[in-house]
Amino acid sequence: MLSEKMQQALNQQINEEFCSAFIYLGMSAEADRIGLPGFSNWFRMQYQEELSHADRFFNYILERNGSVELLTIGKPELTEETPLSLFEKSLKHEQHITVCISRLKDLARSESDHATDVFLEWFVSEQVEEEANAQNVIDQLRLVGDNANGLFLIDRELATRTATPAE
Ligand code: OFO
Repeated sequence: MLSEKMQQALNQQINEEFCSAFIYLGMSAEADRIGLPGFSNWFRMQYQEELSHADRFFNYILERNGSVELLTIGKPELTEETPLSLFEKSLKHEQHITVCISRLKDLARSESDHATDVFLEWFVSEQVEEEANAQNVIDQLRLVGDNANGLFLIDRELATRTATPAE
């Protein structure tokens, strides 16, 4: 059985994941506005992955016979973004989520909640990948600078991304 504190923290994480999804959906719209369909696709796929992260926490709470509480999702702060600023925001956001997951893990350990500790392992690895994905695109964007051909090539590459939802 989940402790009250653990349950509350996991519910908070469901909210974080939905907020992530909402941010990426906003980024997808913003990229489309700029005229970069590949970037827009990449963020849209990320949106779907975030929904699957929320699902994973949701299912876990129910599996442990806990109570799910759905919290308010705020408006994403996105205005006049550039391809680089979008990915910089993405990286910053993922670093925030990494801290959230680490705090959850610390809590599970302090409560000797081994099941939750193991459950969170997947997210620890996922965060390494998510931060690396954003950093890779930032590196490419910095490399091409103002070169339109370079941006076009990155956009073509990002157009090929498909979603790999968490199981
Ligand atoms: Fe972006 O990994 Fe979930 O939030």
